[in-house]
Amino acid sequence: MSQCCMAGEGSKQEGSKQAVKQFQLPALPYDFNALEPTISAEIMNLHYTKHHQAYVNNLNKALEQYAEAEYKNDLQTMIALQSLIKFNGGGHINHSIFWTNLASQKNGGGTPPNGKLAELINRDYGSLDKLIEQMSAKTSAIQGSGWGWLGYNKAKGKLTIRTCENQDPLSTKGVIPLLGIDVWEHAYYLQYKNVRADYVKAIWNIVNWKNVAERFALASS
Ligand code: MN3
Repeated sequence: MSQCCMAGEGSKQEGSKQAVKQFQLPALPYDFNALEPTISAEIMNLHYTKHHQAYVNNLNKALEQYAEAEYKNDLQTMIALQSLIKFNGGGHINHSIFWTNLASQKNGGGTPPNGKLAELINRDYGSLDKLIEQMSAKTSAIQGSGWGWLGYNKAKGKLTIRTCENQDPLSTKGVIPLLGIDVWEHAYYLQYKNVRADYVKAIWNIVNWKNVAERFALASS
């Protein structure tokens, strides 16, 4: 699995200030057209090269400004930057997970999980179909922009379906993210127009359950 969201190369040193970590757009694990017809190449291209890249750029800019403010002991500016860091950092975290949560059907997209994850889905939801039904309903009903998630509540040892507003990462709810569905309009509008429910219904055809199971294994170990 790719290392999500670790700061990469490109740290730099300015004077005596602390080095500012530069986050980078992770490689997309498939071509832009790999998820067609569920998600068009045009959407994938824009979503990855424009939207995700913008979160990365704006995160790096905000972190640089934060380091500057910290260097100057400018607490008011540091506090003012926190929402920008949360929004753009959350966007970077969420999309980095999202790309790996999907796969073309010839690479296993839509193939149901087996093993421990399948057992827990059956225990907590009755069946995969019932999980899909519940998560689709909650995700489609999000007001405005946000994400639907299947997460793992480690304290309770249970799977949980949650929704997040804007780009709030699931970690803000104390839950480990396993599978995210981006329901910002930029994720589907060019293809599905206003019918978000059709996009959410279709995306299950390309869910990479192998990736979800790997995330579950890490989360539950
Ligand atoms: Mn998005």
